[in-house]
Formats: sequence, structure tokens, C-alpha cells
Amino acid sequence: MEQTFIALKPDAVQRGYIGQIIERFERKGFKLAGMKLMHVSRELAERHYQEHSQKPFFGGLVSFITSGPIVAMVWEGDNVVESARKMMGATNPKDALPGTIRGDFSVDLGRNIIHGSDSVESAKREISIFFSPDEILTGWTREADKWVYEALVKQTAAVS
Ligand code: IDP
Ligand code: MG
Repeated sequence: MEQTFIALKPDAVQRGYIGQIIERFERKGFKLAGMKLMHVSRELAERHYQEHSQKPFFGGLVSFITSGPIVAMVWEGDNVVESARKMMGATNPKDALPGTIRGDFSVDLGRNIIHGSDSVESAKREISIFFSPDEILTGWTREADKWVYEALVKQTAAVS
């Protein structure tokens, strides 16, 4: 099953939105495969955001992400990378629609609450730098999944 890396940034933790944001992913039907509250080191922040290393906001971004605890998570589900990005909304909260996480919880580009991988390849890279393999639980059965995915229900012959 596809996985994505989601991080609740220090502003989400400080403002007390951990539960409300996690609730949205649970409610959608995605399955949690890994989660930890952690401080991000400068080295990890620079690695995670390496694609932005030449941007003018890089220094501020690294300072912010290392400024307090984050909640790092792996979520699993069909098309979860793209769906999570849609649930998050646009990078700039000014453009994020109401109903999206950024649209509902943030106003400032530099304090936009949440990170989510932008592709399956990015997800693999980000999961591998934030989690060791034994911190990810892929084998557990969530009983509700048969109510989330049609394909998990064995088709039975119609009763005549
Ligand atoms: P994303 O988080 O939606 O994937 P990216 O373009 O990858 O957006 O940027 C990473 C993060 O860097 C953003 O979430 C935002 O916090 C911050 N950021 C992006 N562009 C700017 C900017 O122009 N000024 C300040 N911060 C920015
Ligand atoms: Mg990005």
C-alpha cells in the first residue's frame, strides 16, 4: 500500500492542533503506520529540505522546523500521497481553501502547520530519513479497512 510522510510542524504542536489534524486523516480512512514526537536536528532539517537549499527562505525554514517538537508520521492508503496534499491545501495559506488543513488552521506561508510528501519518490526518501524500518508498522490489520476498501470484501453470490 502507498505511504506518505506527514509532519505536524512546530506551530501545530504549540497551538494544540495535533489531535484535530490527525483526526482528519483517520476520518478519511487512511491508516497510521508510524508516529513520533521529536525534535528535528539542524542536520536532519537541512537534509529534509535540501531541494530548497538555495532559496532565500531556507534559513528561516530550517530555524522554524528546529524550533520545537514536531509530530512525524507515516500514513498509508490508496493514493495517499496525492490525497494528503489535497487535504493539506495550497502551500500558501492565503491560497488554501477553507476545508483544507492549511486553509482552516493557518494564515502565514512561513507558519503553514503541516508538511506532506509531494510524490511517491519524495515519500520514500522522507520516510527513510525520519524513521528506521522497525518504527514502521505495516503488518497490522485494521478491521475497519474492509469498510473503507471495496476490494477487501469477498463478493458473495446474490441470494435469489
Ligand atoms: P510544500 O510544503 O507545500 O511542499 P514547498 O514549496 O516544498 O511547499 O516549501 C516547503 C516549505 O517552505 C513550505 O511549506 C513553507 O513552510 C516554506 N516556504 C515555501 N515558500 C516560502 C516562501 O516563499 N517564504 C517563506 N517560506 C516558504
Ligand atoms: Mg514540498
